Amino acid sequence: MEKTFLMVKPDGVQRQLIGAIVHRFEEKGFKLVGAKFMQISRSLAEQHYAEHQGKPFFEDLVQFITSGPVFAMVWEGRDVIRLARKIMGATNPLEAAPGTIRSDYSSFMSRNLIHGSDSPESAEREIHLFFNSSEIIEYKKAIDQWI
Ligand code: RTP
Ligand code: MG
Repeated sequence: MEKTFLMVKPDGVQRQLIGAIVHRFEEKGFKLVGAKFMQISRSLAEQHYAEHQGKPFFEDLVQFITSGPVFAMVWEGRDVIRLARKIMGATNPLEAAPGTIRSDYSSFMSRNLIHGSDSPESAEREIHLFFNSSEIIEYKKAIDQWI
């Protein structure tokens, strides 16, 4: 089974959308295996968004992601990396399909509510950046066989 790293960004926390966002992944049938309500340090933000260092929006992105608490999560499931990105919708809410989180709840690319790993390599890297192995909980759910 695949794992991915998802995070409700500071705007999602402030707008009281943690529950609504978590619900989308629960109802899809994915399994929550790690979660943490936390404040991201500047150093962690720079590592997390290392691929964007040097781009014009990098400083604003780091400022924003450290501007308040976030809800960091690890989810498990079949093809969860790609499917979670579909549930999130495109980076720019103007391009996100209706029914996606970013289309339904956001209207501005810099306040797009949720982060999700974009590849197996990113997922592996980001999970280990935010979670110790003891914070990832492996467990069985009776409905797993039906999903
Ligand atoms: P994320 O990493 O946050 O899940 O978003 P993403 O994969 O959909 O988009 P990515 O390209 O990784 O960009 C990271 C975040 O930077 C902001 N951004 N601004 N041209 C711009 O002004 C611009 N491009 C990206 C967005 O907030 C995006 O979520
Ligand atoms: Mg990204």
